[in-house]
Amino acid sequence: MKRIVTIQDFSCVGSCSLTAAIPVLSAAGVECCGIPTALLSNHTGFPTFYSIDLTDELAPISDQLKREHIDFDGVYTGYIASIDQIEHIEEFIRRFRKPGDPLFIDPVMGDNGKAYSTVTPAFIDRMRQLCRRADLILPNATEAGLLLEKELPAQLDEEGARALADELAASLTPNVVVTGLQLDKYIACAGAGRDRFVVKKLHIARSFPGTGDLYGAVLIGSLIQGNALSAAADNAAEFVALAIQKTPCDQDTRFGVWFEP
Ligand code: PXL
Repeated sequence: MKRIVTIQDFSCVGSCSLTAAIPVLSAAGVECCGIPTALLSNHTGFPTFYSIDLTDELAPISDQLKREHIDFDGVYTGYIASIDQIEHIEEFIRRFRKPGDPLFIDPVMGDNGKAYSTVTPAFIDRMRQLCRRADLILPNATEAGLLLEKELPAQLDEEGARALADELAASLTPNVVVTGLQLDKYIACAGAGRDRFVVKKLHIARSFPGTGDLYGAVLIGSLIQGNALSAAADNAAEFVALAIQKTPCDQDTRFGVWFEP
């Protein structure tokens, strides 16, 4: 069985980051180790939250894993709270990534056209550098705009979606899947790199935190199972669409989608 390490926060409530990645990758037949960058009572989409920063724990955890000769077949990063954490994560990658091991980066920085409050221009710049080391990045439309320093139109057509993914691939990394693109009555993801494609699903007008994290985990699980990037992107889009459909309309959206069924 492949053993992946994912580095992102642990939010006790709200089905995102580690609590989305670990169960999904486990169900995909991948051993998923989680290194938390922060412990939050709940994700930041709630009006308030309590957070313990674990940046200073990353080096001792990494030292200890080395002492036990533990290794991984790939690294997957999600939400990162600060530039300092990016530095630590890069050091972890230097120590643990063997030649040929994939590095998946979800450059979590914003959604719905807005950057998260912790995201500064310096952070975006540092995230861009991290993305350059990746085999695959998974920005949503907002993050694609931040990485390219440009305003995206509210609506794209298929050619525009492909061109956006191509531009990210040309400037950052060999493989890209951009998610959450509005294409008429569809929501689309566009891939560039060894597989160039657009995957479209009927747009469901409901928005939940954590769906990007679920998308990333399904896509990575599906890739590790040996699927092509386009098939993995399609599986992930289908999974998220089904999870939204399983979530009752009167459910408090801040708890995320019901992906468990
Ligand atoms: O799902 C993205 C995410 C992950 N982790 C934390 C968040 C968010 C989005 O708001 O707040 C802590």
